[in-house]
Amino acid sequence: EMFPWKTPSNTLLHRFPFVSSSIYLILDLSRGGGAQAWTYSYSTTPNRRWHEARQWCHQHLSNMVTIQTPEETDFINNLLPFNQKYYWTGIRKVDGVWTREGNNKTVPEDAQNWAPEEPDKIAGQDCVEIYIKRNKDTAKWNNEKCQSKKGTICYSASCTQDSCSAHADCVETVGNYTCQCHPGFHGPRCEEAIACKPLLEPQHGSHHCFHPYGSNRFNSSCRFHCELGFRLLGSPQLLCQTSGQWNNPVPLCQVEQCPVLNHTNISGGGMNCSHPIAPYSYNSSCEVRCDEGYELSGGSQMRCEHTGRWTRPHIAWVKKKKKKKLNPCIIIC
Ligand SMILES: [Ca+2]
Repeated sequence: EMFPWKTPSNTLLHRFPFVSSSIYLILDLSRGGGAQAWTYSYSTTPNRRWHEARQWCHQHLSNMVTIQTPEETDFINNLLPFNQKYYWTGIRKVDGVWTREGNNKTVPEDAQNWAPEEPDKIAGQDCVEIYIKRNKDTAKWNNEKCQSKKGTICYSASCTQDSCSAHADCVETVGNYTCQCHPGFHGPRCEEAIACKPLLEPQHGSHHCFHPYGSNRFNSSCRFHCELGFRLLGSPQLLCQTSGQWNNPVPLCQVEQCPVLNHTNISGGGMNCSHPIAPYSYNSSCEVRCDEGYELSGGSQMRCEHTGRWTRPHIAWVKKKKKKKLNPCIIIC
């Protein structure tokens, strides 16, 4: 025979079909209208050894209660009936440490709620009971031999597989649960990735992004490329961080620069240049011209290539017509 209670009532029989013929108690824990779903069951007929109590809870698809918060202590102390033998908790000593069943986590010292003089050091007192409705030290803990027989309290978690999205840890609270979001996610179920501002295309460049969790959201990464003849300044790859900020500023595409032409006009010539983008940079072109009475020897056209180098020639010559002597007109570094 057992006595469970939970809310809301409409799921009670689904979760606990075995209670349908027993007495049960339904409590409305909701405050402010929120749906609550914390389920406890208990049994004192018979009292059980600690391992039997654990097995009984497992048979009913639940776990021993592990006293997670002071609120939970108050809650079960108010609602459970007095039992001469008191009740087991799901806390016991494992490798010398007080440990919660289920998640196998150590009970922090400040969460331990021992009665005075407890826990005593008697060998074999490795399981923890709770003094429900005891006159003295009510709801405090005592370590006991695990072979002792006591009441059983089981607890069925509020968290289910569907409670939170995959980007959260479901955390039990009294009568409810909360979704604790992983970094980079928010929303009631932590289903939404944090957004970063959309990125602007750099001048003379472009970018391509990979969006694992939606457009410009956490973990989106964007790679930047510059047009031919432009050099990327800054980080080529940006990542949307948990803070909602990109990890780097958008890079710039800076035009490729050719060496400035050091043209020394010794005599007889000069150079005409056009700079469509910037002086002596990609796509700038220069042409050697000769003064009257001089003629050109060698190539006359130069262009700044996307690599940042000039096309030929490196030296242009002009010579006076009808003379053999050549004068260097333009020297290109
Ligand atoms: Ca004891």
